[in-house]
Amino acid sequence: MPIKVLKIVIAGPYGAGKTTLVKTLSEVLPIETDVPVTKGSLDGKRSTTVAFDYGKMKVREDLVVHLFGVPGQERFSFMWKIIARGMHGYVFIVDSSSEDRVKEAINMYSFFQENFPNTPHIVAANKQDVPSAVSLNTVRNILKVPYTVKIMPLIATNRRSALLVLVALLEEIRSALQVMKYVY
Ligand SMILES: Nc1nc2c(ncn2[C@@H]2O[C@H](COP(=O)(O)OP(=O)(O)OP(=O)(O)O)[C@@H](O)[C@H]2O)c(=O)[nH]1
Ligand SMILES: [Mg+2]
Repeated sequence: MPIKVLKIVIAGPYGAGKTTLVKTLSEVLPIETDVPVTKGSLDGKRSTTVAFDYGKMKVREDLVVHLFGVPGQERFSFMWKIIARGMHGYVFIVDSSSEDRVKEAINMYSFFQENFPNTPHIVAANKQDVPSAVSLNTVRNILKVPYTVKIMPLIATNRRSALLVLVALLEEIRSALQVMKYVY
């Protein structure tokens, strides 16, 4: 039985929850490149990714997913294309605990849409456990997410919630591959 291998990227701005999601999903000890946050901290955030996160998951006997989390800070934006190269799809995570946090994702979301216009993706509204969390519709309006792109609620610390997001992306990738098979 041939094993399919997919490269999935976890994108999103500083503090959105990318490292947390990779950790929650990975079945192997994840590789992290976090260093302590020196100046100020965001909601008690103590570290930030400076290269990438890596994790791996066997979704089915014949399907292995490699997960790559990008560094969120703008100063590492040169890494985004390097890490995203050859990906089959990406989850774009935003911190949806307030409108202001969602707004922090606008530039990076544009970057991914412009550079990878034909790559399947979904948007994950993370930190939905926070009482002030905004609705999925608010996230859609602020980021101008096209109506064809799915937005999922997420609590990245919760494995069930994380799996639902991953499965939704895998479904997008599957239908995109089917369309390609039909066209070519
Ligand atoms: N309440 C809540 N906090 C979360 C959730 N997911 C992540 N966090 C917290 O949010 C902070 C940032 O999470 P990270 O996973 O480090 O974020 P990141 O996107 O990797 O950040 P950078 O690598 O710096 O870009 C941490 O303090 C996490 O514990 C969630 O679902 N709910
Ligand atoms: Mg990180």
